[in-house]
Amino acid sequence: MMTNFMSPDDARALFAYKLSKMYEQADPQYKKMISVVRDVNEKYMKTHSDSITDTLDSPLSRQLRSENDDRVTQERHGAIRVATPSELIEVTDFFKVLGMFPVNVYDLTSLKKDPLPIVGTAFRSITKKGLIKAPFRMFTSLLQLDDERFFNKELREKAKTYVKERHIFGKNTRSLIEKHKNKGGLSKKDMNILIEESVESFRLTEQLSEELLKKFKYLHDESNIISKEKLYSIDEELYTELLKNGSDIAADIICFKGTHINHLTPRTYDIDEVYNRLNQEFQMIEKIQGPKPLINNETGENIVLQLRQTSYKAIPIPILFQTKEGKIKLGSHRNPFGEIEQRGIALTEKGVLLLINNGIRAFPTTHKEIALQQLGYYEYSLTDKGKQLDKKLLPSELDELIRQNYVQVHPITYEDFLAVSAAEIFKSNLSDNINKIEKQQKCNNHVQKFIKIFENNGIPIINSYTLYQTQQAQSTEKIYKLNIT
Ligand code: OOG
Ligand code: NI
Repeated sequence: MMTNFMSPDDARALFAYKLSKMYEQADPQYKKMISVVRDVNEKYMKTHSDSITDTLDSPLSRQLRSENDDRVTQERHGAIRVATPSELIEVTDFFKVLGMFPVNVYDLTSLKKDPLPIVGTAFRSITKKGLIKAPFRMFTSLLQLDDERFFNKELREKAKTYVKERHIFGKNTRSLIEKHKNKGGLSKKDMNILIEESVESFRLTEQLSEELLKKFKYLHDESNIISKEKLYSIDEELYTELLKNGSDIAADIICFKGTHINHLTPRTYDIDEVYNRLNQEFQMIEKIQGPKPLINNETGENIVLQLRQTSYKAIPIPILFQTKEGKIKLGSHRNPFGEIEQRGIALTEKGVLLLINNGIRAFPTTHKEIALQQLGYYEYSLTDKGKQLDKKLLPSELDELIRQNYVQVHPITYEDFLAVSAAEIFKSNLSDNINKIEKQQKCNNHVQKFIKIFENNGIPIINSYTLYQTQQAQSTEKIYKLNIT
C-alpha cells in the first residue's frame, strides 16, 4: 500500500532545523557561537580533508543528504528537563514520531562529586542511515523529587501538586501524536503542524521581550498587563524555596509553564580552537569536559575518545514573579545556555573500564591498536590489497588481516553522552545556590524507578553498546561474505 507519510528521518531533520532557528532568535549568543563553530569547522575541513575519520561523514553519506551539506556542521543535540513520569512518557511518544528512541540511562544522583537530583536518557535515531540523515538527539532529564537529600516531604509534595496537571504539549499536538500512533504515520501537512507546534512548546515563553521589559521597569503592580498580554508569572515562593533546597535546576523544571530547551549544541572538529575563541567573548564553564584526546604516534593527530564538551554560562533573562500577596514583580532566571561538542570514537566496555581505572595513558595511540585490543568500536573493510585475496576469510584471522593491512579500520563515532560531563554542563545555569551534597549520604534507587517508567509503558531503553556492536559486526560480516570463492 502506498502511503504519503513523511518519513521519521525527514521529520527529525526538519524538527532539528526549526528548533535551531527558534533558538537563534531566543538567544543571540547562540547565533554567535554557531558562526564561530562553522568557521572553525570549515577551516578544519580544508586542512584535514584526508584525515576526517568519521564513518558517518563519508562522501557516500553526504549523497544521502543534500549535496554539500556536511554532517558535522549541521549537527545538534539539545536538552530538556521534565518533572513527572507522565511528562517523560509524553515526550517519549513525541520523539518516537521523529524516529528517536531512548538510549542509555544517565544517573546523576550517584555521582561522587556534586550529585544532582537528575536521571536522564537521550532520545536519538538508532540506525546508521537515520544518523546520517539527521543525527539530532535530545538529552532528556527527569527531576528526582523523591531524592530526600534535596527535597523534604513538604517541598516534594508542594512541587508535585504544582505540576500534577501539567502537559508538555498542547491539545492539538497531543492529538497529532495520537493520530500517528493509530495510523502508523502522519501526512506531510500534519507533520509540519506537529513540528511547528512542538518547537513552540519547547520555547522559553516566559522570557520577556525587550519591549515588555521596558513596560515593566516603570510600573509597580502590573497584573493588568499580565492578563492583557497573556503572560505567565512564576510563583515566587515556590521558586525561591526550590532554589534554596534543590538548586536552580529544580526551580527551572517545576516553576515554568512546561519544559523548554535549555541548550542546543553544535558539533565541531576542533573543540580546543572553538573554546579558545569563545572564551574571549563568553563566560565559559571552567574547562572542556570528557577524556583528554590521545596523540596519535603515527600522524601526530588527536584521537578523541567518546565525547568532549564545554559550554558558556547562561545570562540571566528577565521573567515575572508573582509574590505570595499576588503582586507581580520583575525578576530573572539563568537560562538558556549554549554548548559545543567534539565527538570521537565509541569505546567498548573494556575500553571504558580501562579509561576509568588506568586513564588515557594506558591506551595505545593508533586506531589499529585500539581495534586490535578491542578497546573501541570500528567498522572494518578490505584494503585494495585485501580485495585481491581470493580465499574465504575467517573471523579467527581478522586480527592478523588487520596487522598485515589486508583489512582497515574506521572508527565508529560515539553518539551518546557521559554522566560526569553532563553534570558539569548542568552547572551552566546554576548560580552559587547549589546545594552541595555529602557523598556518603545514601540515595534511593532512582535508576530502577526510571527504567520502570519506560517498562510500564512497553518501551525498552536501549543500551548503546549493543548498537555499536551490531554496526561493527555488520561490517565484518560483509568481509567474510565478500571473499567466498
Ligand atoms: C542537560 C545536560 C546534559 C550533555 O550534553 O551532557 C547534556 C541539561 O543541562 O539539561 O546536555
Ligand atoms: Ni548537552
